[in-house]
Amino acid sequence: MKKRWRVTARVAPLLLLLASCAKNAPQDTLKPKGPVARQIDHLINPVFIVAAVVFVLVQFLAVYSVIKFRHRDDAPEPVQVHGNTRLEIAWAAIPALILFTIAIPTIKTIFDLSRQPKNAVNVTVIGHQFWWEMRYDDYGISTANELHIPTGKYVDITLKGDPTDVIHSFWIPPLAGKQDIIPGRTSHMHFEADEPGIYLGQCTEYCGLSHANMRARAVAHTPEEFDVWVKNQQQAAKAAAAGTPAAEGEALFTAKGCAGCHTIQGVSQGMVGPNLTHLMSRSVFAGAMFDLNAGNLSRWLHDPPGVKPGSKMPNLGLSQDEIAKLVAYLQTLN
Ligand code: HEC
Ligand SMILES: [Cu+2]
Repeated sequence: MKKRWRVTARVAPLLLLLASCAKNAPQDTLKPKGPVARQIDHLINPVFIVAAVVFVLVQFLAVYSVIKFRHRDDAPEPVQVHGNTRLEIAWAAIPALILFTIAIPTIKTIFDLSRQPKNAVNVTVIGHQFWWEMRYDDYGISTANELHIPTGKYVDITLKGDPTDVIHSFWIPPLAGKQDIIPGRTSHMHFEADEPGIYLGQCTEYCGLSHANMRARAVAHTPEEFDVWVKNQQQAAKAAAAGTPAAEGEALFTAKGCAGCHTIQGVSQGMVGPNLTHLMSRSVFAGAMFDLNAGNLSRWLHDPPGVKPGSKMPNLGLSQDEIAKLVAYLQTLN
């Protein structure tokens, strides 16, 4: 029995270590994919080395002392060094020196990162329970959960907290550090992506039942593709062809009260939920929790808080037939 415990005590930490070996870890902060994340990574590495040396040294001294000075019946009391001036000065001065050395690159990085970039694409990101609103006021467009950005250009993000909401924190690990979103306040961050691609992120401040479902993603395009994306987002929604299930869905959109909460440019001006004008141009929805397809949309409309606990979109008690028509309509919103 005793032996088994000893084996467990040795194997358990090793197993824990394996957790750091994931091959596909899209939210790995240690694999920077842009200049801001890289700058932070360049700070993490030296600080980590210093911390690791201190850790090993302190642990070694602690374990050494515990063994060397352990109680023995026949041993005399060890030499008492309490109040030794030279030792006291040494262990106050050495940590102070280490902290000072770490402070120099840290402060430099903080100042570098807070410098506002020039010629940036401006985006306002608003944190809601439990989804992200992304507004591009310069282009007059609004989307949700997917932050579309061009490569090779800084994105200057204004983070705004809805005064009636709770604290959230915006984090796309491969591109930048975390930044809190405080109700009623505005903060800033900026970053740039080296390559086109999808960079996964996450709300990183506990905000309620669906905090874990409040994901986000940055979608980086080449500058040409980004322009195409912007042009498409600026179009108003086309009316559904008369006589189709989609047209019936469009009528239901107003009749069932969807219009009061959602904007569809040319149809409605609701401001409570995400702008749906170009819903189908996204690949995920509801806080980037679900892949965007007809099956997931009908599951969503059937009972939003049922599939996403705490969601602020209510269960509207829609029939299967109404859901089918609404989904047919939503699918025209590209
Ligand atoms: C009381 C306001 C309200 C009403 C009414 C409402 N919604 Fe929503 N809707 C929301 C909110 C808030 C969200 C975001 C929920 C989340 O992600 O947790 C949302 C999310 C959505 C989404 C996902 C959008 C995305 O990109 O994440 C779709 C699609 C949607 N609603 C369609 C509808 C339809 C269709 C109706 C009418 C049958 C409707 N909504 C009625 C508030 C509302
Ligand atoms: Cu959260």
